[in-house]
Amino acid sequence: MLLRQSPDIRPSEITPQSDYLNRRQILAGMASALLAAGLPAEAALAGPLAVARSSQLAGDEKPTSLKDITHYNNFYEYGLDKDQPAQSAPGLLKLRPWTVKVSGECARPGIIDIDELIKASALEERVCRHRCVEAWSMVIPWLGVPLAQVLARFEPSSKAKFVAFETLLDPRQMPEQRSSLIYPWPYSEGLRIDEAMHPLAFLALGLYGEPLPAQNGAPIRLVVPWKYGFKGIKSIVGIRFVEKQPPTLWNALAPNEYGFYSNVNPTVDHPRWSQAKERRIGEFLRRPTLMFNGYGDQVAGLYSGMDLARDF
Ligand SMILES: Nc1nc2c(c(=O)[nH]1)N[C@H]1C(S)=C(S)[C@@H](COP(=O)(O)O)O[C@H]1N2
Ligand SMILES: [Mo]
Repeated sequence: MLLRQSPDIRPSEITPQSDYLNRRQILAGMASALLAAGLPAEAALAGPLAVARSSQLAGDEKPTSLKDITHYNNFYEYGLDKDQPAQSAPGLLKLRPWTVKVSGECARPGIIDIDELIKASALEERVCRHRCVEAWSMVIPWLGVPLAQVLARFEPSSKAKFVAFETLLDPRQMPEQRSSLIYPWPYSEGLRIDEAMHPLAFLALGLYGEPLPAQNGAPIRLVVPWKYGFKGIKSIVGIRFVEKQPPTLWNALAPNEYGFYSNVNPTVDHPRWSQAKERRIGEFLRRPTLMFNGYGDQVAGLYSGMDLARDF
């Protein structure tokens, strides 16, 4: 993505709900075990997260290693190099308390407290493909909740045609917000309301069964597996229901390179590189990129009647 000197910026079947475990019971059990051990109950949230169900949304493709997922990152608030977020985000990003403000065109604006969300939800694991617009990809076992389930609580109105998302703005915690002045911080993203309500759109709270590492967008980030990775905005503090298509960071910087939709599409090349193939991190040979990142059977209907080469 970059934009240094030249503008070189740059899920098949959901498991049925029947096999939910009762997360509250699990947590209650963990909490009492911790209390018995003389530890505070909050310590339960630092350990592994209970997984209520698991969905394999990348066929038999092998998940990328935890090491690669957590050390090859794009998180420009911590620098433009892939290894910088792992080096500096964990020491700088303060994860608690953390709230997400939900506002705009809805009947019940309010806030989401991350710990309450984790406690109240039956967390789902989703193993799915992640395709960066830079033509590399991974398979990531996220843990979290469907975005629609969270948004519905705020009762979006008929005027809510889009959903806008915002990352934390705090240069003390995110140093590049002070140094890289070409970027219109805070990082922002958006979805059309029907995309946001699609069952594949996901809010991730964890990774490989543990709470999200800072460098992957802790404590809460978006996962939209049929779109390029930059739509997956990290460390979200604001969600707003809006009537008009909201501005987004990459689209504002280079609209001809980064469309609002940014659906993975091997036939629509980026002006300076092909999107036909991708390098799967940890593999040697490049593999062909799949339309909608392989999730077309589920999401293609969202775009019927649209010219995907023009509205890219
Ligand atoms: N706030 C914020 N969110 C962001 C980014 C960023 O720089 N800042 N980079 C995006 C890009 S380009 C990608 S590919 C993914 C990378 O997520 P990962 O590091 O967890 O693989 O995060 C996206 N979300
Ligand atoms: Mo990306």
